[in-house]
Amino acid sequence: MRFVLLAVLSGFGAQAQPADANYDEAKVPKYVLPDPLVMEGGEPVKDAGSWRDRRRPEILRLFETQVYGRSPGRPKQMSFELTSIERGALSGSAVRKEVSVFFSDKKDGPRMDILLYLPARAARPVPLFLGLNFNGNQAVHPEPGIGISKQWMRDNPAQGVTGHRATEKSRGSEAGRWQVDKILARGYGLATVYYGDLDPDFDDGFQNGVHPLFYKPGQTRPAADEWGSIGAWAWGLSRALDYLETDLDVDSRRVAVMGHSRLGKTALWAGAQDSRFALVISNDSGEGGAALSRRKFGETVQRINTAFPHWFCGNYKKFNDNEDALPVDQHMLLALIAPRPVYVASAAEDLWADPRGEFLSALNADPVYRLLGTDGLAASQMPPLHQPVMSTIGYHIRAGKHDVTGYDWDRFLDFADRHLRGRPR
Ligand code: GTR
Repeated sequence: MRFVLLAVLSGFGAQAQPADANYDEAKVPKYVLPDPLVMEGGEPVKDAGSWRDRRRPEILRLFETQVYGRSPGRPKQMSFELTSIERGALSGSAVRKEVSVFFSDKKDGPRMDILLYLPARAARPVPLFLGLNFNGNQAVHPEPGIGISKQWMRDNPAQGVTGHRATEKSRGSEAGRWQVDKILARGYGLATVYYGDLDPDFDDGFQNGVHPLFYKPGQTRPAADEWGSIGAWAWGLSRALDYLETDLDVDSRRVAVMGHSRLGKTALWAGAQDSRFALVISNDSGEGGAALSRRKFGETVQRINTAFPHWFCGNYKKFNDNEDALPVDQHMLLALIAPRPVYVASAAEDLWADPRGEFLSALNADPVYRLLGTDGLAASQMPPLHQPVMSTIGYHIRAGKHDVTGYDWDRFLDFADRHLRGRPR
């Protein structure tokens, strides 16, 4: 019993989903969302200029100080090193590269390893999807040439992770979620990084990962308004984009950032902060991602802060069971991405992530997208299964569970074709 409790509290329990979670629409409390187009002082935002210069910075500051925590910028000493290149990957259809990003001048300090797949025959530079992975770069595709991650990883013997380290058996274990061949066949590249390179996903008081690199003298953990783990993972996505800007094979002005679940929350936060990301995709990101916090359906703020105390900033704990006090809700996270295209994907059986709450965020971000001259979300009701909405805010709900599937990737590629393809480089 004691073990089970500890396992759940530390986030090692599979989903940390308590039996008493609310899955009943009738029990969703009445709530009023903060209006993205009204300044904190009550003044309405009437034009694109006041959104850009005044309201957007205000909302960004609130997410930084109250939700995910403030992040540092690009480290001065950061450097890149190409560690492998295979021009005949995937039977000649792809070029595969591995690049190490060193965050300080110490080669043994924290670093991340980027795996890149580029379509061999597409005209350069190529548009590309960037995303963090859960199980190491070697899990993304079974090709034996990919370096096996040496980082701490959550044990999963069935997928080849034992003693907190990946083994040969883990190769390709996450391949279904990445669909490398599909992405390449459509003319896009893929870049991916193991999220544990930035911060291993357990609560150690921020002693490992990238946080200590930025401590002031005497500081031992982030302050209440400084970054947690989601902040560090999102920061890593921006550092990967710093590298991509130097890679002549990649069109860094057409990079789509994508993530699933906790890494979907991360992709949204990265896209919200860093406007170099041309397009943002959230897959089943749920609580603290696309889903509205005030709905209290499935996972709640209190639950996520308890199961994963390291994900958000210290200040976010003030909103445990107190969502109405939040100065923002998650529709405003999507609005920060405007007018850049954002796609929200839900799965019908993934009630823990609150599919309706994910849709309602998209819907409530629409006025900002329209103010900025786009077509916003071309739906006023939640669409039926498998009827994707492909406006500047995109949305779909598919049948099935919490996962990333071929169906999801087909839609992400359609969305990218529609919103990135025609763009001038
Ligand atoms: C769950 C968590 C969700 C989601 C998920 C995942 O345990 O409650 O918020 O992030 O993990 O990342 O797979």
